[in-house]
Amino acid sequence: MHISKLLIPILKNNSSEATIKSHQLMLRVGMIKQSSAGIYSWLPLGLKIMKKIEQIVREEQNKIGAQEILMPTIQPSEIWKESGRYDDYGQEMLRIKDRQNRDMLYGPTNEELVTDIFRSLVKSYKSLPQLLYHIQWKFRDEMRPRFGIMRCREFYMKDAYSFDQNDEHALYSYNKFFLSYLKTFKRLELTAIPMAADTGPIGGNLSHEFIILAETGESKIFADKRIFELDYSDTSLEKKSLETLRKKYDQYYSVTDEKFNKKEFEKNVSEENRLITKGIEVGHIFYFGDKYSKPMNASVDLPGGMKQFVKMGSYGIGVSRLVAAIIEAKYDDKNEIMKWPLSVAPYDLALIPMYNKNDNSALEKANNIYLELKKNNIDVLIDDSDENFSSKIKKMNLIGCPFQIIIGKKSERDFFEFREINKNTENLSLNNIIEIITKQKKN
Ligand code: P5A
Repeated sequence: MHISKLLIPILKNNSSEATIKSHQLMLRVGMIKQSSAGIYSWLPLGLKIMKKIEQIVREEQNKIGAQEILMPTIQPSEIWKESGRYDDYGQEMLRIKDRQNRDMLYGPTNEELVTDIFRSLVKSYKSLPQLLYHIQWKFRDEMRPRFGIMRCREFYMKDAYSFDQNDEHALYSYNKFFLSYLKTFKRLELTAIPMAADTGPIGGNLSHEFIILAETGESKIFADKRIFELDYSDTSLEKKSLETLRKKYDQYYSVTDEKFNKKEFEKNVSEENRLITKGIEVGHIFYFGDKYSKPMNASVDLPGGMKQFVKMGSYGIGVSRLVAAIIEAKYDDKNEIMKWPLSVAPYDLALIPMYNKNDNSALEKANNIYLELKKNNIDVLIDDSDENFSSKIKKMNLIGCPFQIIIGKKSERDFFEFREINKNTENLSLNNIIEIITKQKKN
C-alpha cells in the first residue's frame, strides 16, 4: 500500500480527549473515529489489525471443535422475558421498538438467543457436546464509556456457548475453552492470566477472567506471582490433561477484587510472592449449568427416555478491546514507538525512501523493492509522501510495522538498511530480508 492512497489521518500530537496510551495512539494514527459517545468507526489501519486478531481467535476456537455461526445483533425481547433477564439487565440494554410496536433489543450478549437456537434444533444427547460461537457486534449502554474502544458502548466480541448433558461433560467443555484462551492470547504475544472472578449478570458459580497486566487497567487483581511462570505446553485436549492444567492454575491464588479475601490471600501467598496490581480483562468464561436451559426449556432426550436440561457455559473474548490491550502492552509512549506482533501487524514492513523533489531515484528504487516484496507475500506500507526523513520515521514508528527498510544514500545496489523496529540497523540483501521476514511469519 502507498501511504498517499491510504486513509490514514495522522495527528501531530496526542488528542486531549485521550488519557491512556492505547486511546492516544489509536486516534494519533487514525485507527478509529468516534461517531458518538462510546461508538466508533474503524478506519483501514485499525480494521486491518482487528480482523487479524479476529482470525487468530477464530482459528483457536475451531481447534477445540467449536462451530462458527452468526447470530443477529437485534434480538426479540420474548426470549429475554423467558430467561428472566429482560428486567434484570437494566439500563445497559438498548431497547428498541419495531414498526409493529414490538419490543426488540440490540444484543449485549447471546445466551438467550443461542439457547433458543439449540432447543429448536437439538433433541438428543447423541448430538452433544455442541460448542457454538460467533463473532459479532454487541451493544451495552455503559454508564461511563471511556478509554476509547477499551470500554465503549458498541464493541466486537467473540462469544461461544457450550451445551452438555451433565456437569462432568460441561466442565470438560469449560476446560477446553480455558486452554484455548491461553493459546489465543499467547499467539497475540500477551500474557493473560486466568483469575477467579464474579459472574455478574451472566450468572453461575464458576468463572475466570483472563487479565493482562497494565497500570491503566480497570480490574484490580491479587495474585501469587508464581502463576505467571505456568504454561500449557504439556497440555492436550484430553480430559485428564485439561484437568491437570486447571489444577496447576488453581493452586495459585489469583482473583479480581470482587473475589478478594485479605485473610485468604495472606494465608496462601508468602509476602515475596504477593502481587497487587491492575489489569485489563480481555476474556471471561462462565459455567452456569441450567440457568438458561431450565426457564427456556432446552433439554435433550437421554438413553432411557428421560429428559435432561442441558448444562451450559459461555465464553467471551473482547476482540475490539484486544486491539487496545495489545497497544497498552507494546507501545513505548515515551519514545513514541509501537511494535505490533507480526501476527496482527497492519503491514509486515514499512518501506521508507529518502528523496526530494529534485531527485526521486530512491522512490523509484523503493517501488521496485515494493513489488518484489509483494511477490513474496510480504505486506508493505511504502511512504511515498514528500515529508522529510525524520517525520517519515516518526510516523512509521507510530504505525508500528515490525520491520523497516530505509532507502537512501547508503543503500548501495542490492543492499538495504533493514531493521526490526527498535533494534539495530543492518545492511542486508533483499533476498536475505525476505528470508528473515518469511521465517518469522511462519513461527
Ligand atoms: C461470555 C460470552 C459475556 O458477555 N456472554 C457471552 C459472556 N462476558 S463479558 O465478560 O461480559 O464480556 C466478554 C468480554 O467482552 C469484552 N467487553 C468489552 N469490550 C469493550 N467495551 C465494553 N464495554 C466491553 N464489555 C465487555 C471484555 O473483554 C470481556 O471480557
